[in-house]
Formats: sequence, structure tokens, C-alpha cells
Amino acid sequence: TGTLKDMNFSVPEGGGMRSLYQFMLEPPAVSFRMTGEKDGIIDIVPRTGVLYLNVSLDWETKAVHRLQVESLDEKGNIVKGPYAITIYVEDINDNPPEFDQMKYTGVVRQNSRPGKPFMRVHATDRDDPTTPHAQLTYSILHHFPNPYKEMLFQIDNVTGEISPSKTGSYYLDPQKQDTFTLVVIVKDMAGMTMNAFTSSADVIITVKESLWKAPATIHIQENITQIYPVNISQVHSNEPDVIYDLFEKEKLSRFPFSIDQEGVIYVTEPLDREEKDTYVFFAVTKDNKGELVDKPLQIHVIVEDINDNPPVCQQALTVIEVQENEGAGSSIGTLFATDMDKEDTLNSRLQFKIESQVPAIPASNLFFIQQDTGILQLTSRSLNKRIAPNYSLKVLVTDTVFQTICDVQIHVIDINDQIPIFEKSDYHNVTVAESIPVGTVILEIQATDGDEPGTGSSYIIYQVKEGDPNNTFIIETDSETNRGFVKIN
Ligand SMILES: [Ca+2]
Ligand SMILES: [Ca+2]
Ligand SMILES: [Ca+2]
Ligand SMILES: [Ca+2]
Repeated sequence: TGTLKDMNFSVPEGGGMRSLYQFMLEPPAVSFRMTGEKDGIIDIVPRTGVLYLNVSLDWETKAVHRLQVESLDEKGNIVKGPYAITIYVEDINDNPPEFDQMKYTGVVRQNSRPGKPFMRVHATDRDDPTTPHAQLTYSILHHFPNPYKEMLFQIDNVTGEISPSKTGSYYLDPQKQDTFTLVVIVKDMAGMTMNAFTSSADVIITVKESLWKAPATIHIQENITQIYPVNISQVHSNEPDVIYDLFEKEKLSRFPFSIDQEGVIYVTEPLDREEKDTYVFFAVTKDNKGELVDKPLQIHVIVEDINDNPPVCQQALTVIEVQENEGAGSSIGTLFATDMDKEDTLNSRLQFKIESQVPAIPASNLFFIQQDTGILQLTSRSLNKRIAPNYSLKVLVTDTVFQTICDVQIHVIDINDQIPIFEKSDYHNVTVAESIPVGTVILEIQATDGDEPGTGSSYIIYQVKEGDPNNTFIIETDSETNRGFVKIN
């Protein structure tokens, strides 16, 4: 009890009918009168001054009631007041949280990033949001079906956002299971007490195939003339608003591919198979902070060959020696040529043909070249050095698109009819120390040959005929002097 003055009260909601206070009558006052936000709940007994509630207060309806009280004399005139009486209603946890929907539906793509939300649930609680009574926390109660040890989905307990778990990011596969039902619950009191209220809702999740898939190997013909860049493929992220980029592993000085913000991949310039015939790189997606969104996809490009390289003579001039006594049909040598186009294809298949023979004596067709091997043969007659010591051939080498002329020179040399003769019949003894190093020359020997100098006919090959079963010695020939050097092998 107390005298009439301004007063504040703090009253918990609920609790039913009760009296809060009693004001004392001070003569000449004989009664009290209350006005303001009584709302049919709050009043004062005029003769006793008891301030009372006739039913419970409700925080959710009205959190503050502002009232005025005056005291009156016999005639009804105001003695004191009005005084301000303010009743603050204290919240109690008397409302369970409620989901906005009974049932939610969402779609998730296979291989989505773990923790990346694809949907959210939301609940409200009518209790005082500044108290734990309306502090909500979300969790997953059931997960149907639940085929792995860990759940495929997770929920952010504060925001209600649902995302694939690490397990889900790895295992979700619409081929195996394309629908899941989660029962999610929300608790108030931050879920911290047994007395918290709980509500639940169903979440139906559909799993869809990942859009983020590597395209099949891309085949690009080399050196195509068209307007670059040329669209060669496209990738699609599962996430909207990602930034597409290409990542090159090989660190090429020139990287001839690009990607646009729709995921379309381009080749930016003509490719040359003979320079590089395959490219491997990665398509990546990033968010606006530069973090990777999807796992990088490997892109594989094969450059297809076209016939864009002519045959090349292996030597500017191919020189072949032929002895006078070689018979008709003898193979006398091979013209070698190459082609940089893809091997074992028609683009690099070479064919040979003799275009001309100078001099054309005693006939113009003394030589024959095998069309597909380049092997040269004598046609029918043997050659005679007195008629012509040299012939020049022009050989056409073709890959059916390109042609190259290769020069061949034929040297006609004497018949190899002279035998080599040693200058001495006996070189006596040579004494060497047993520690002598390998390769040391221990003896020089000399023989001569009467055939044409500087040709194979007069070149002398020395061999140890007997007395050296273990090949302790070798003999090398100086090709200019025909001198032989006996060395330790
Ligand atoms: Ca509540
Ligand atoms: Ca309440
Ligand atoms: Ca070619
Ligand atoms: Ca080519």
C-alpha cells in the first residue's frame, strides 16, 4: 500500500485475476477513479483503492497499459491527481514457433557444393523477440531415406537454410534416389531447455542431374579459315550468377581458348596440329569473391590433321655410288623424304617418280624408283663410266596435294677388281705394358688398293684374322689414307 503518486508496475502475463496494489485514502478524499487503457482488464475499487486485474494480461495483445488515477471528495471533485500508472506486461513463453508453411519443396543438383543453400524454411514465434521465448533454432529430425552413415542434407540452425552435406555433395545421384523427405523441427528458447516448444514441417527435396558435366572430347580441324573466335562447346554451372573461367595447366605461351559468361567455350585462332595436337585445360566457376563454385571440369581438345605440309627431301642432294659392273635390277640406294602431317595417314603418304635424268645417255631411263619406298634401281643395262661418270636425277615426291623435287646424284665408279696389298709382309713384334689404356694405338699398318680413290672400291677394311679369340684388338681405317690403326679394344 501507499499514497497516491505516479507509479510503474511490471506484471507477468497470464496468472489470472489478482490485486496489484492498494492506494490509501487521504481525507478529504473518499474514493478513487481510474481512466486510460483499462481494456476491461485493469481497474481500481473506488472505496478501497485496490488496483486489480480481473483476468490475465497478455503480452502479445498489449505490452504496456497507460492509466491515470485520481482521488475524489464526497461531491466528486478531484482532490489529488491525476497520477500516471503504467503497467508493463512481462512476456512469458506461451507461444510455440510456427512454420510459414506446413510443407516445403526444393530442388538440388547433383554435385552441388557442400554448405551451399538451395532452399530455406522459416518459422515465427509471437513471443517477445528480445527474449529467448522467441529465439528459434532449426534442426533435421528425420531424413527419409537415409542410406549413408551421415545425412545427405544439413540445415543452418539459425537461418533455416538447407544445403547438401559433404556426404550429400559426394553421393547425391538422381539415378539412385531422386526424392527425399526431411522432417525439420524448430524450437524456441534457443533449444536450450526441455520446456521449449517444438513445431515440425515436411521438406520434400527433388534431386536433379548435375548440369556441370565435362563435354565429350572436342575435335577441331587444324588451320580452318573462318571468323574467330569459334564456338566449340558449352558448360553449364548448377549455380546461377557464377563467373566462368578457363584454367590452363600446361602454362602455354599462347593459350588459344576462351569462355564467356554463358559458359560458351571458344577457340580464338587457327590451331596447327604440327605445332600441338592436343590441349587439356579446365573450365571453372567462381563466385564474386573468387572462390571456386564447382569442381573444375577437364576439357580435352584434339586437333585433327589436314594435309597442309609438303614432302621434304631429307638431304638437299642425295649422292649414290654405283659400280660399273652392277647388274640390271640392282638396288643402288634410297631417296629419303618426310612429311610433317600425321603419320600413317594419306596426308603424309609419299610417292616417288623420276622426272628427269641428265645426261640422257645412252638412254633416258637408266634408273627406276619404287613408287612407294624411294628405292632406286638400275633398269636394264649396267653403267659405263666412259660414257657418263655422273647422272643427275630430279625425283618428284608427292603426297597427292603437294609436290617436292628432290635431287639425286649418281656417281659411276670403277669396278672393284683390285685387291688390297700390304706394304710389308711382317710387322714383327710389338711389346705393350699390361696397364695400357683402352683405345691406345699400338701399331700402324698400311695397305693400298688400285681401284678408284675416294670410293668404296678402294676403301680398305682391316680385320684380325686369327690369334685374337677374345677381340682384344680392333683395327680402324683412316678413310683418306687407308692407314690402319691397331688399338686396344
Ligand atoms: Ca515462444
Ligand atoms: Ca508470451
Ligand atoms: Ca602432307
Ligand atoms: Ca597437317
